[in-house]
Parts: sequence; C-alpha cells; structure tokens
Amino acid sequence: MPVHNTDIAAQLNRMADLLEIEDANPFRVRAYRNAARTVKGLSRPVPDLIKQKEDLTALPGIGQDLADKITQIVSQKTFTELKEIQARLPSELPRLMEIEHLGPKRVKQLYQELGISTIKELKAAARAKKIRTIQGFGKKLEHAVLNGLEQMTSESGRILLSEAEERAAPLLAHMKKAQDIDRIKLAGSFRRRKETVGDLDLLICSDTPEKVIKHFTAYADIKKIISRGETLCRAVLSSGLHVDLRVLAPDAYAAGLHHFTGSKAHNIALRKRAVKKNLKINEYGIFKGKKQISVSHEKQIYEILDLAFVVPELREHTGEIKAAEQDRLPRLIQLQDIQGDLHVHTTETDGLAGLEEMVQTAQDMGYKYLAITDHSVQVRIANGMDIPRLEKQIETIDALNDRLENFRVLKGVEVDIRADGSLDLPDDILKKLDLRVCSIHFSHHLSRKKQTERIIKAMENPFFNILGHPTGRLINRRKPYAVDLEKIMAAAKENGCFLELNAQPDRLDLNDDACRLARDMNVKIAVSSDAHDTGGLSHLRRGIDQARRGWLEPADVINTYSCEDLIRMMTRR
Ligand code: DGT
Ligand code: CA
Ligand code: CA
Ligand code: ZN
Repeated sequence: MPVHNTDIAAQLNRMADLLEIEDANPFRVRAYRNAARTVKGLSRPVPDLIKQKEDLTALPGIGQDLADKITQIVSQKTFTELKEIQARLPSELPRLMEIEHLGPKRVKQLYQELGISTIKELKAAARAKKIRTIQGFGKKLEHAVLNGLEQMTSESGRILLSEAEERAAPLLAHMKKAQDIDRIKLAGSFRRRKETVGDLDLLICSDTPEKVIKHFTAYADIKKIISRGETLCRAVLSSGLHVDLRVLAPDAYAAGLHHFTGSKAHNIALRKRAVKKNLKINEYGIFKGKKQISVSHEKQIYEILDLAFVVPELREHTGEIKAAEQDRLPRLIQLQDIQGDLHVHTTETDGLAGLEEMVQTAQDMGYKYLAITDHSVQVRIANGMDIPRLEKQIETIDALNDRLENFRVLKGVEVDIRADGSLDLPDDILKKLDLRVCSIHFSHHLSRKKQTERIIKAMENPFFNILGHPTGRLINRRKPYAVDLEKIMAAAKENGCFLELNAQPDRLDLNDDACRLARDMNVKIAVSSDAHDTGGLSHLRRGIDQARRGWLEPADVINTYSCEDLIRMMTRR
C-alpha cells in the first residue's frame, strides 16, 4: 500500500507536536517540523526516491537520523520513536492542538491541570466554564476555544485538491496497468480544479468493464468496497477518500466525461438549453428524438448547442454559458504566462533553502525574475528580519544581480501589517526595496470594520504594493478573517495596490469568487507561491488553477508582465 508524502509529513508533525507536549528540546521539535515541510514540498513521492536509491540526506533539513525514520515510515507507516511517545500520551491530544488558539503548551496545561485529553472532554469543560480557571486562559480564550471547536466540527469532509492529487496518482498508475483500457480520466470537482474535493470520479473507457472493475478492486489502498455493479464501483481508500469508478463504452465516452465533470448546475443549464433546441443530453449521449448524435469530443457538445467551448474550471453556472453564447469567454491565464514569483522565503527567516538556491530553481523553471520576501521583525516565530539584516540581504541581492544575466532578483520583504494599520518596518528601509508584500499575521480577530480599516490604512502607505494572503484563511482549519473585500479592492484600486493569490495548497487565498470580484473591479492580482523551499516554488501552478476558476486572464495577473513593467507597477510615487 503506497505511503504518500502527506502521510509522512503528518507523522513527522505529529512527533513534533507530542515532543512539544513533553517539553522536549526545541531544536528536536524544529528538526521534525522542518523535515515535514521538506517532504510536503517535494514534487516526487518519497517511496520513489527510496526505490531509486536516492540519498534522502541531500534534502534540506534531513540528516541521517531523519532519513532513517522516513524510510521506516515508508515501509511500516510509522516509526519506533513515534510509537513510543504515542504509547506514553493519550491518543487525541494531537487533535486538540489543531483547534485554533490551542498549541502544545496550552494542550499540555489542559491535560495536566484538568485531565482533558479528548475533544469531547474539552467541549464539556469549556461549556462548564472550567477552562477559564486555568492560569493564563481566562474567559475570552474559553469563548475562542468553543468557537474553534465549532469550526472544527463543521469541517466539511472535503480534502485539499493537492492531497486528492497525491492520493490519485498511485491509483491512476495502478489502473493504467489494467488490460483493454482506452482512456482514463478523473472528472468531477477534481477536473474542475476546485480547491477541495469531495470524492474522486474516475472514468475509464473500455469495452470490458468487468475486467476493469476487477482490476480496480485489487488496488491495495482500498479499505472498503461500498458497491459493485457492472459498470460502476464505489470504494473507500485507506485515507477515507471515496472513489466512484465508472466504466464508459467508447461511443459514450465524450458524453460521460462531460456529464461526470459537472458541475451539476452547469449540466442542468445545458440540458435546458438542449431541450429548447429539441435535443436531449444525458450521461450516455446527445439525442434527437430516439436518434443518437455521435460525439467523440466534449467540444462537439458545445458546438451542437451553439456555444463556445467552456473549459472545466469555468463550468460552475456562474455566467459561463451566457459568455459562451456571446463568445465572450475569458482567455484564461496559463502557467506558461508566468514570468516570475513574487513571494518566497529563504533561510534568512523561516525558509529551508538559501537565497541562491531559490534563485537557481526559479531560473531552472524558466522565470525571468524572483522576489525575495522574507518576514519582518514582528513575526518572531518566523525569525523576522530587523533593519540591519534586511540591509545586508539587499547588498547580497545587489551583488548577485551583478553576476546574473537575463534574470533579476527583486529585493522584497513580507512586511507585517500591525494591528493599527502601520507597517512593521520604517519607510527609509522599505524604499530601498523593489517591492513589498504586506500581510497580516497577528490580530486576526478584529471586527469586520476594524480589520477593513486596518488594511485600508496600510494601503495608504506609499510603499504598500501587494496584500499577502488577503483573508488569512487556512482551508479546513481557519476561517477567513472578517473583512470587507470589496472595500479593500476599491482602496487597492485607488492607491495602486495589488492583491495576492497565495498558491499554498491550504491557503489558495484569494478564492475563486474573490478573484473574479477583483477582475470585475479592475484590481490586478499577484499569483505567488509563498515558497519556503525550492520544491515549494512549484505550488504556483495551484494558484493558476484557482486564478482560472476566477476567470483571470494574463493581463489581470501582474507576474505575467515583464520585469520592467512590474517594477513600474511597484512604484507608486
Ligand atoms: P465533489 O465530489 O463534492 O467535490 O463535487 P463533484 O462536482 O465532483 O460532484 P459529484 O462527485 O457528486 O458528481 C460528479 C459529477 O456528476 C457532478 O459534477 C455532475 C454529475 N452529477 C452528479 N449528480 C448529478 C445530478 O443529479 N444531475 C446532473 N445533471 N449531474 C449530476
Ligand atoms: Ca466528485
Ligand atoms: Ca462522485
Ligand atoms: Zn505570510
């Protein structure tokens, strides 16, 4: 059964969590966290690396000891030290740490002082107003914990697209080994590139469905078969992810692919349109009376309905059909339109790769520029830079640029927006930079009005360029902070600022609707990876998926522009 990178990272993070509860040496804790992040950022599955005898210790933050543990996870799903520490501590403690406001330190207090080790016990204690009695907790935190518990229990059961991709890859590889398979495709929300996925809809084109289904049920990662028919099989993978496998006959493939790509709302709207033309569409094909009109490609379905082809990302019934009718669909941005990345971290703050390494990778990716944007002072958890350190980085970048040809390293910073709307570094130093990403990392819980005012005030600073991760959400873990995006976009427009679409798989912040709002309001977007290591740079493609769902064209995205144009856009005065 394949062990995925996500699983390996989760095991390493769990170890770090439990060590923190046990008050272990912080360096040990950090070593596990760094290793987890490295594994998460890898573009290739770790089991493949091991199979090909590649040296894991060559990866950032991974020494021999961690390499051994990772190898053990791949072969045994866990490792000895983790088993030992788990045996010592109650099993639900790590889940408690996922609740907002609860870190290892507070979970330890809850455990030691009130004997709380499960979500249920925590909820009961919070409701009984016991939590406020713990030293350093208080009434406000008790309310916040209850609130956090609610967010947790309202969890959707949907998984990140990135995780779905990771779980799907070995399944696809397995299915490709089946005989008599013509085509194979993941449809549904996965194909529409939605930020989260409810289940996988796997379509396979074959004349021998029984063989295909038999092969599917032999996939080692299946935990349970829910139902098994002649052309449909539903199963649950070990991770809990559901898979609907459908085998389609070759002459029904295009119609089936279209149907199961959805969305449901898009399908229904198309069906209505078909009815007006005396046609009928269903998952088996397009029909005129009893006669089937043969279609071998999805495009023909749209042609028959007098529509321009609508790509899967736009099939949400949010105006795409009308636009297709009038041939006004956007020419969506593609990864190859991107000229550079505008938000990355290095070992100077909380990154795992050095500046030159990041630059080298960006060059290898074919970029023309890369902005280095390490954290500012106030972000102490990320080892934020003060003025002298930033000045030194500026010198390093100047020297590097002297040596580089056809590539420019942009001097940047991710400067914190303080609670009062001021920026965390003075203008004197900000003005020495090419661009500044300005982000909120603290005081997420201001009122909607105050939060909006805070950001707008920050935008009035002439050195404000890009609002980083604009809503602060972490998908499935933290809701966006209360903020009036429309007002913020209006202020961005007025002040010549831009909004980020942060492409980290669990951020994807802005979301698709907000991207579309920005486009409608004529505010341009920076699609940035927020990479913390070289592998992280490739997350940018996830931002492109989201940008496409938000109807963005290349001209709407500032890092499709040349370096000169970009620098001009970063100069407000
Ligand atoms: P998910 O799985 O919740 O992330 O979202 P989808 O869009 O993948 O939804 P799913 O897996 O329930 O169904 C896959 C596709 O099948 C869906 O996008 C459209 C099509 N479909 C499902 N149920 C219906 C239906 O009742 N009517 C129509 N017209 N299409 C449907
Ligand atoms: Ca689905
Ligand atoms: Ca489904
Ligand atoms: Zn940030």
